[in-house]
Amino acid sequence: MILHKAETLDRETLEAEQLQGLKKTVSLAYEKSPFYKEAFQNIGFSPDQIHNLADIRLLPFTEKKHLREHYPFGLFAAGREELVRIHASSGTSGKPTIVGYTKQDVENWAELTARAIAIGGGTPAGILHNAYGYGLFTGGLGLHAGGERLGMAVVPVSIGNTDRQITLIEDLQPEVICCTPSYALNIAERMLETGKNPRGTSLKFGIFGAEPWSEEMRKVLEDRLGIKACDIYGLSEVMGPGVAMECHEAQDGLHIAEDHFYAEVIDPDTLEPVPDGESGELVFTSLRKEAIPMIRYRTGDVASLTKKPCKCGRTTMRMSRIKGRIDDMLIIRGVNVFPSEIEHHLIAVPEIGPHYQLHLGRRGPLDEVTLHVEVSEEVYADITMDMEHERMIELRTRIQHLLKSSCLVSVNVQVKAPKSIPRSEGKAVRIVDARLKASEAEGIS
Ligand code: DLL
Repeated sequence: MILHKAETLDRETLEAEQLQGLKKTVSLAYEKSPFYKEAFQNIGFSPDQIHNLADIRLLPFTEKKHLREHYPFGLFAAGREELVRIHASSGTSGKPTIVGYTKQDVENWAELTARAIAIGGGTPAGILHNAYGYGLFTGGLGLHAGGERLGMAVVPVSIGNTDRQITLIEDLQPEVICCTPSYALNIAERMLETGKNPRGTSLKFGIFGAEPWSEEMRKVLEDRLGIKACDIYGLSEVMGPGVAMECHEAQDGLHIAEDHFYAEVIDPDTLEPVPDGESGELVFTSLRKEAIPMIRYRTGDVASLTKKPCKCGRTTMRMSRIKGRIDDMLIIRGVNVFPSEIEHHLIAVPEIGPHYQLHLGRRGPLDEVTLHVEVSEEVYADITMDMEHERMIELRTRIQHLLKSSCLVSVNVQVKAPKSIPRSEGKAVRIVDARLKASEAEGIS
């Protein structure tokens, strides 16, 4: 096992380092970022007010809307001449969010993704099949640099052309694969479809992230691909992949790179911290970034934190798997539910596959949720393609009851033919929201 020294520091030493990083970051933001200077001045904050880590609560929050409003470079603390890389995240509306890196930022990021790959099972002697998208998305290039830094041979296959991916896996014999969990499932499905055995490849470890996935999906992926599947977390605004990584030894929460990021969990309504172990919105402050020092960034991601020791020996704080995004939380007739909770229960239904989509529509003034699932190939063959077959009707009713009793939500269920839900190569689309169009058509604003 490769343990980086920053992963096993005692808390006192770590917190002393974090405080130094926080002071430096706050001063840099104040002196070099016009956005932060104004934000600090607006609340009468000056950098010399930071005496200990708890003083972080004197600082204002940063949100995605600030990056949009100050597009493209408004938050930057580095001049163009100091930048060596730009990335962007697409988002659902308007302009992308632009982020930048200095030479040192890129170095640090490579160090963090190298650590993440090692935490997930990669070793210097191995080969890494990197099927995250290369380009503006941080997944491809972020993990590429980490793989090389660790000493692995990286196959920069990027997304798409699944048949070619399978050939490369068969021929080059990588031990580790990186991609979104939904794409890993597509690769396994395609292997089965073409008469190959997905459990029989050289792959031993999967480093899956960039989208929410459930514990049940982990079991499906581990079982179908014959690997250990671990969760990697990150976001462009804070750095990219490598902010936190689950260890393959315990597979019990993601180790946060605390020497680079200070993590908090807040109640999104009151903005107050929640106790360790309770879920809330994750907030990160960068401690070493130069191009964009990120102060108390509200990620919109819901998770909890724990400082309990992990059996792998690392002492860093762990975050739970992301439960969902605050803005993906569905409120169905007053009940809050995340798509990942629905996924968790669906995987237990043997007649359907793990792909699903939630379609949000509107009937009159009421929101309506329809869950699209796919029946498995075997059942589909049995019912001779009659989707109104009594078995289908029974299955629909059973899923409806299951979600009603386990998640307390009433949804319509559409059981569809295998492969009728669109497959993704990057992040899976779990929610299709047609409400906006419906309200425009009906003149409801
Ligand atoms: O998705 C960075 C990344 C690349 C992470 C490759 C992991 C692997 P963005 O495109 O900026 O960056 O999207 C960030 O994706 O706020 C979460 O909502 C979601 N996300 C990322 N990792 C996970 C994960 C990359 N492991 C947004 N589980 C974040 C759940 C995740 N959601």
